[in-house]
Amino acid sequence: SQLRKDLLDAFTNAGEAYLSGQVIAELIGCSRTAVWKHIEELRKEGFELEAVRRKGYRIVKTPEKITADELRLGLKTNFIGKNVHYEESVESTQKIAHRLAYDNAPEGTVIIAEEQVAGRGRMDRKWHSPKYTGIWMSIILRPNIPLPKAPQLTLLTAVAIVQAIEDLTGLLPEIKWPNDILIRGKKVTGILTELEAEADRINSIIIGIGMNVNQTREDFPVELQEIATSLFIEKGEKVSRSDLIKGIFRNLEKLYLLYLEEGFLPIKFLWEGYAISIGRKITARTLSNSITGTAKGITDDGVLIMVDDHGKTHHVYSADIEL
Ligand code: BTX
Repeated sequence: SQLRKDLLDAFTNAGEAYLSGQVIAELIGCSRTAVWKHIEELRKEGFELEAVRRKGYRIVKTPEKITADELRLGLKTNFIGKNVHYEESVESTQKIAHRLAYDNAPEGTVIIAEEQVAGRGRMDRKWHSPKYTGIWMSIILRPNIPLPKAPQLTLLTAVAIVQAIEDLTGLLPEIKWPNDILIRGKKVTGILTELEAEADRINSIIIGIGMNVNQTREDFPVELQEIATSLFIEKGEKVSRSDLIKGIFRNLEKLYLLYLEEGFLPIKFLWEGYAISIGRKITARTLSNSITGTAKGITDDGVLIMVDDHGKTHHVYSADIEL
């Protein structure tokens, strides 16, 4: 409800300070009884609130499960994540996002699920998305850009995610063009960018993010254990999924606004700082062929430039990269 949102915004703005029932009632425009009722509901959801006589309330712990309220608390964006659809179990958040985008959901709308039973990667591959351990979400954007520039959004998202992981865990992830985020060579996050477009006009871009957060090695199916990792495995301690989500929202909004204002160039520089494949010998596989050569960099549009063993330059728009 709007009252609940206002209440969480009030706690967000108060930071570490206590808020008295009276002050909250005035801030959000309701009775003190209504304030108590909402505080009780937050407790039932798993929030821990400290109550100090003559001072008031302060939130000291947020629930393990991601809740809409927890995402609201501390969120400092203007549009990304302001409208969140939260689901317990879905086939794929992409599917829901496509439907919402078609129904004119505002830019920045996000669908988050605790579990996906038919999570997907590129080219209809499967994405393993077990319950309560990862971040499985889709974000709707509506940039006014020509169709060929859409892949730039994948690179931009990768930068936002790497920065959020760095900020929260101190781990140093790397980006493998175009859409993999790796730690020590293993995949911790995948990004799937899909489009709704008519002729050459983009209606919406749906950015799917799958991040392994608190899985143990045994939580992965055997075939993924050698190629996948989680932040918990790398860091040795649990990481708050909602803090990560909020970090991603904040970075993504900042970079996206920069991108709309100044184009891809500033994003490209940031991206290159995290990229691993550049300057290395790689193989790029597409459905129809494969090229081996040295990755030279990306164009100003985000296309991969490779020089093969005969000195011929190739522009790679979409492929799987082997290092
Ligand atoms: P991709 O095609 O680059 O990678 C898919 C491949 O990654 C799989 O074939 C498998 O080898 C491996 N893989 C599967 N699950 C995992 C995992 N949990 N961790 C590491 N490796 C894995 C990458 O596609 C894009 C993934 C996007 C996922 C998000 S989740 C929210 C949204 N909804 C949805 O259905 N997809 C996106």
